[in-house]
Amino acid sequence: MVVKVYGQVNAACPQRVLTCLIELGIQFELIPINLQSGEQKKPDFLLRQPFGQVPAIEDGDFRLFESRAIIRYYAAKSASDGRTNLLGNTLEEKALVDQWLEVEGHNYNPLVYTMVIQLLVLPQMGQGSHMELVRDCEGKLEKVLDVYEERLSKSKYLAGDKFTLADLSHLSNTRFLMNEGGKQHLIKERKNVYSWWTDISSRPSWKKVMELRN
Ligand SMILES: N[C@@H](CCC(=O)N[C@@H](CS)C(=O)NCC(=O)O)C(=O)O
Repeated sequence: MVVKVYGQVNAACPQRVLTCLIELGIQFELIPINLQSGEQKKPDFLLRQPFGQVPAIEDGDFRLFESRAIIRYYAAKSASDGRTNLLGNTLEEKALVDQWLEVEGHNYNPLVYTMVIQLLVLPQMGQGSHMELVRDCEGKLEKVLDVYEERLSKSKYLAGDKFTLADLSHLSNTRFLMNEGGKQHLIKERKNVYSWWTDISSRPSWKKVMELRN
C-alpha cells in the first residue's frame, strides 16, 4: 500500500514525514497542498487535518495527522515487523529516543518555528519581521544548543550511538538555521552539534527529500 502524504515538500513538517518514510523504505505518494493559497484551511482539507496544517497521511483506511505522531507510527510499525529500527531495542533505548523527541518538540521546535515565521513566512507575505522576537528566540536557542553540545560530546547521536527518530526529527528545522534562516553560527560554533548536523544531513533519505524540492 502506497502512503499518501498531503503536504508541501518545501515545508518542514512534511519533510519530517518524507524523510522517515524514505529511511524506512516505505513507498509514498506526495499530494501537494498549496499553503500559499491557503488550501490547508479549506473544508476538504480540514477533514484530514482539523487544525488546517500539513502534513496529513492516508494509508488505506487509516488517516493520521501531526508529523511526530506519523513518524512514531511508521517507526513503530517498521521495528515491530523486524525491519529498520529507528526507535531502539530495549525499553531504556526507546525511552531515550522518546526523551530527545520530546526535547525536539518542546525545546527546539517552538524557537526555530517562531524564527521561520518571522524570517521566512512573514517576509514572503510582504510583512515585516519582529526582530526583537527573533533575537529572543536566538538567545534561548543558544542555551538549548549548549545542552545538545554537551550531550553530543558523550554520544554520536542524541539518543546514543545509533541514528534514531530523535535525530531525524531535527533535520528540517536545522536546515532552516543553516540556510535561509542565516543562523549557521549557532550550529557551527558548537563542534559536536556541527559534526552531528554534517552526519545526519548526509543521509541519503534527507538528500532525497532535498532533491524532491527541486
Ligand atoms: N504540529 C504540527 C505542525 C504542523 C505545521 O505547523 N505545519 C506547517 C508547515 S511546517 C503549516 O501547515 N503551515 C501552514 C499553516 O499553518 O497555515 C505537525 O507537526 O504536523
